[in-house]
Amino acid sequence: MRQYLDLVTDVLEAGGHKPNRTGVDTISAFSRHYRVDLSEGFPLLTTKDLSGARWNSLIHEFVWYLSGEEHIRTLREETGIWDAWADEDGNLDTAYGRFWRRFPVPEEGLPGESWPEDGHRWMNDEGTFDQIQYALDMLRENPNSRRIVVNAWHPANAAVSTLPPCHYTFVLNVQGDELNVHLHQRSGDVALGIPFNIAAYSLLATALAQRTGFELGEFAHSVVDAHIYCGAGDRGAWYADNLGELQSRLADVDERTEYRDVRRWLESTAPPEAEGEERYDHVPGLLEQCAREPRERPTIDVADVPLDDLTFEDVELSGYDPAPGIEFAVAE
Ligand code: UFP
Repeated sequence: MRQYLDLVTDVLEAGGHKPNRTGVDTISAFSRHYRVDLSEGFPLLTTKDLSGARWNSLIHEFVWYLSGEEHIRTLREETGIWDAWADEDGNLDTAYGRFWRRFPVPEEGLPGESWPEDGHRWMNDEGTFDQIQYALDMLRENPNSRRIVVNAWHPANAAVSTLPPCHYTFVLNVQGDELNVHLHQRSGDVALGIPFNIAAYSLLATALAQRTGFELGEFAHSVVDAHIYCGAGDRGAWYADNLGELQSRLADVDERTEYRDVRRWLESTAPPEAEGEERYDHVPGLLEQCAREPRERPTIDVADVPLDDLTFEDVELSGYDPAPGIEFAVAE
């Protein structure tokens, strides 16, 4: 997918050096946006291999979002991606699904609120609001609405959470017979997080379009802090002084394969990553990825079952022929 590679080169070429809470520095750029036409195939990256365990954890996480669970007791049997953020009992203070399916509302409602007769169909018995059911109903009953917003951001929770939502809000928007999804992300790890975020929301768009009779339109993505981790210690600090040189070399690239020359220059110039801190610098791996030509997109098939009953086995990927995998370490 060309848009992703353009995001990578844009952040590398225009970003600045930015330390952050993880201790692994970043090259960071403000407010990036791109759109992907989902009718051209499923946008799982083909410039690196995301199949196998990576794909499986994506689908398990997606099914978990829809479950509305605020713990990872079932999820952690399938994937460890959320383990670092949950307590020993598996409770997670910020779980997307909890806000998607069970957004807390005050019992007495908010001042000035007046509910239609049938409005309470979106309320769960415990007095929480099911945003996904609301979105499905609006797409069916009032598709021209410009208010079909699903919000995972709860300010009071976010203020104290170990990891407040990164992809915190999405808007569903119908144009003609097509359903579009616009995702807002406050913070995006370009190498590791964003490829999964693109795939998860494209899968969500597919599942929602299928259930409401729309064709697939576009996935649009706005990322406020779009960053590429560039290493800890001396390696990360090296970029503070040498980013300008890297950026002028990138600006001179004419052919994709020349990104490999920039990588070779980087590896021979920057201090090596310390033992135990290997691959926190995502720049070399991303330069290799940029040197690769994107291949044809795969397709995805979601079984025609109610969204609430969707399981891991109901999602099938086919025609996926990626380039070899690239290892990146997660900055936590
Ligand atoms: N991150 C993503 N996508 C996700 C997710 C996390 O890119 O879906 F859950 C990354 C962004 C950032 C880090 O690098 O995780 C979260 O750190 P912070 O809360 O400091 O922004």
